[in-house]
Amino acid sequence: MTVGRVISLDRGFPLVKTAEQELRAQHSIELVKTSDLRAAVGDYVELDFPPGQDIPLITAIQPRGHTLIRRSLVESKHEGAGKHDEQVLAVNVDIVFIMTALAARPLDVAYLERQLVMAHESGADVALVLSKADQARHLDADLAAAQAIAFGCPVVVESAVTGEGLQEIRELVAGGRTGVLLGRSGVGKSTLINELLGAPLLETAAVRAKDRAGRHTTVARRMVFLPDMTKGMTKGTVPFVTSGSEEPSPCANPTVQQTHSLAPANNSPSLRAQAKPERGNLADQSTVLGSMAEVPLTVPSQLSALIDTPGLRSIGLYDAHRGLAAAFPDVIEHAASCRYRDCTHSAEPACAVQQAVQDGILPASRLASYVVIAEEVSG
Ligand SMILES: Nc1nc2c(ncn2[C@@H]2O[C@H](COP(=O)(O)OP(=O)(O)OP(=O)(O)O)[C@@H](O)[C@H]2O)c(=O)[nH]1
Ligand SMILES: [Mg+2]
Ligand SMILES: [Zn+2]
Repeated sequence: MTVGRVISLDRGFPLVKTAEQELRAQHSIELVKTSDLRAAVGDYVELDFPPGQDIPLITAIQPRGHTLIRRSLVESKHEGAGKHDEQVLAVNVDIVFIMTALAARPLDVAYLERQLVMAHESGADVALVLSKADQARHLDADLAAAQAIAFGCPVVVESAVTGEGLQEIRELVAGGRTGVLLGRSGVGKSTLINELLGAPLLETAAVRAKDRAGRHTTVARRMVFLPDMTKGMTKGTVPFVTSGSEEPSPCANPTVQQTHSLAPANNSPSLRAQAKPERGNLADQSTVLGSMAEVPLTVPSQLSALIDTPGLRSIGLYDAHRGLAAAFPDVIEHAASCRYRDCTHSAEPACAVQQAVQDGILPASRLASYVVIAEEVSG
């Protein structure tokens, strides 16, 4: 039996990477008949190669670890009202990176809080990435605002231009972990992955000048494997690892916490190369964008992986109770002392959460965010 990992969905066909190759596969009829489960990006699947058939069959999907899901309640006027609509974004995720761009405007804290709920719901670790640090206008204030809602999750200040923060992100996925990048279109998700790969594998595009809105350049989720940093690879080397690499990574236990440095790190050759009309070395050895063709064959389970995602237009938080509690520990802390067990902390008497706001222990903005999100979670 061959086991591979689903790295993308290509017009309905899972694209699977095995130790030997990368191939399109399809679900076996047996699997389709006996289960509603369909392969998602990040799944480990068992493959069968029936003789005389071009496309291998997925005969089983291995049990999943942390799964990132977008779940929304179907609106009452639509067919299927009361049901929920579920989209599995990524599976077997060890860490969710929530990315937001530092820019002229202050951080959109409410949007970050929503993404934190969705990310925590998966049960995976969560990190905040404040991107485009080279363009930051209110770095200190934005960093403080992010740290105030992170509750122990690492906050990484990152720039693909200066290279700041890249090593911290590498360390957070080191040791064969899988990370997924979430964030609005244009924040620099694909650019960051290209920087970590040292090759412009994923397509990127400039944001709109007038409002910095992204262009939804990435249209499908896709997993890439990072160079094995234990092999002393240098930045700019296209990843290559042979199947026998078993040395433990020196950064297997990431210890990066709330780190940040204003000092410019080493310059980023690939982003600069992209910006210039005449392309540098890295661009020359680059690939047809959107193709995995030049990433050599590896044993996926031994390598750290990152999943690039399209900028989400909406975040579904229906039923994300665990995520809500994990993202709002400051609110939950007081809730146990409310008079009513099902207190919504909005208008009930003897509400300990509202009392905490009145006493100046809890910022009113946190309670306001919580109440709005809690309503969505409960549907
Ligand atoms: N100044 C600066 N520009 C950056 C940085 N990172 C990315 N960019 C630019 O931001 C633009 C958008 O980057 P992408 O990587 O395409 O953004 P994305 O998040 O993948 O966007 P979608 O695929 O649309 O979801 C590109 O022009 C990048 O060159 C950075 O750290 N600093
Ligand atoms: Mg992208
Ligand atoms: Zn209450």
